[in-house]
Amino acid sequence: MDFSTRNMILPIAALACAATRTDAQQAQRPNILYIMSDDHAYQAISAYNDPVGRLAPTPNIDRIARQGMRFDQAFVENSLSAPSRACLITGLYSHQNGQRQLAEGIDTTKTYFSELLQRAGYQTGMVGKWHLDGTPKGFDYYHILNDQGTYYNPVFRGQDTNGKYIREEGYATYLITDHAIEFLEQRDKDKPFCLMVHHKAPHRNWIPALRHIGYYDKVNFPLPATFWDNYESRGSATRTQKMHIGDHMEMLNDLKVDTVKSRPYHLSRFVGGLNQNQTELLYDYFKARSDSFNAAPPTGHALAEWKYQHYLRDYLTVIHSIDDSVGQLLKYLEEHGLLENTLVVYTSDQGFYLGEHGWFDKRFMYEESLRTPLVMMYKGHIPEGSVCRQMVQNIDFAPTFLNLAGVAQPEEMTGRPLTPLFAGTEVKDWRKSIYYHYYDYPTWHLTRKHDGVRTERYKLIHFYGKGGTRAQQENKYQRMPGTREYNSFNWMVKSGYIVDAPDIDYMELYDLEKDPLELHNVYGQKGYEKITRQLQKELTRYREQLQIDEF
Ligand code: SGN
Ligand code: CA
Repeated sequence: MDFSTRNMILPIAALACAATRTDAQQAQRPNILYIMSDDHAYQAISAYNDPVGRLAPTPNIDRIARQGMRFDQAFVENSLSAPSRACLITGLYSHQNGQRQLAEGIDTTKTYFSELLQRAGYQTGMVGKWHLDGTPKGFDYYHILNDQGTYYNPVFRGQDTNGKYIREEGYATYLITDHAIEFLEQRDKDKPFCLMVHHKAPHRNWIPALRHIGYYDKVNFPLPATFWDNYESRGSATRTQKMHIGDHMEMLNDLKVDTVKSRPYHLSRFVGGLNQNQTELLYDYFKARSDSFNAAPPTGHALAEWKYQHYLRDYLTVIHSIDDSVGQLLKYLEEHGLLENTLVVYTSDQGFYLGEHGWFDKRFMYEESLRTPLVMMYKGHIPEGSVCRQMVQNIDFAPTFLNLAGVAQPEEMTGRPLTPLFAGTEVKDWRKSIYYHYYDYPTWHLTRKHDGVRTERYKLIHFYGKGGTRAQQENKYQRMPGTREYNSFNWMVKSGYIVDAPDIDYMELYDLEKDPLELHNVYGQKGYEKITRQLQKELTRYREQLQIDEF
């Protein structure tokens, strides 16, 4: 593979700019290694010191935090994969980049930061889960999964596959790592690089690597304090969702237990495309789990707890391989003298519920999915072991990378560079609030539309929109025959997944200092009038300034 000379036809202006840059400036421009997993909860990273992370250590990810900075207030703007990736690549909010929902698409005419880096002389690579429409723009090398990808023997496409997806044998996390290292090996070493490594894991349905099967089987994970949340004091959205471990986590697809005893146990009911060796090892492991469950099936609360334990064991085993992969990449940088001049980022496309409020999945503006893990190291520029408590958002990555590369941020790019925070001291004129907006209803998990603001201490959320099938009227793509949204909507109606729900328009307010677990909605309660007015004003300011057209 030789990608160093591909896509190198630079516009004249960029060439002129590159030519005027002195050698010293060129040398100073850091490499960027951006590693992003899919659905990795900060609770499952030991550097964050949560009970789950402490029982399932991630030493390699922790090393980035230890030799760099841990961000404790890193948020997404729209807690869902493709929307989050669109924020990342454009530095724009969802309504500005076009990707409000999962299935229908980013406005591909928008500038991707990768195009600007490439023009400025960076060698750019994108490996793994792309999950956006079209071909990755601005990448000298890309090697991407189809859609969500699969854990075993996934298909990839790249510049060298003629637009076709080609199956590769192995486990997604390690294949992605191998391709990342291939990029590093074969890059043009006279140029700085920006490499994006996007893992499929630990996305649902959490199939472990052969080498790690059963890794956490002897560990019992503590239930989160909010596991039995009954949503008292909250609006209907918390009750009409379909992401409850007890009620909605699937025995077969998610937990690999076949409760239909009349048929033979078959892996293909929850994982496909395995070779013989993979089949044998996974079969023995999951069949034993299924048999043991069926021998004495728990019910009620005990069933929910059984599901939680097995969900966490699978999820964390899958993360164990991710941590391994991070270790491999750090080792490569170290052995090639690249750690000195590389910004290394580890993050996730959003957070995830590990049983908080009884849930799995994400989407809601409540902390565990709004917040995403973020650690960064950049030797000599970020103090070791530092912690940043200022509010950052995924629209800030593009401006940060441009800033480090010495490229001017396009005026229309909304995020702001994180570089001033690298010093590790409080930046006074930093943002004091963030705006969030989730649009993807009615679809998987039936999370209602909402937008809101979060400040250091408070969170105001506005839930809105028509319920059940009536919501199709408000969903541009679901109304459009031929789109994926239209087709999946009709399938969900036919299968009975979409159930009727009320039209809604209500607010919730949380005082995160008094109620960090977000169990007590205090909207409308005595004593909160003033802060409610202030937050409402802030929300209105965002909506006006950003020209939000639905809420
Ligand atoms: C799939 C999952 C959902 C998940 C979405 C979005 N179902 O539809 O649980 O919310 O992806 O995830 S699955 O049974 O197919 O795994 S995202 O990370 O891409 O946003
Ligand atoms: Ca995701």
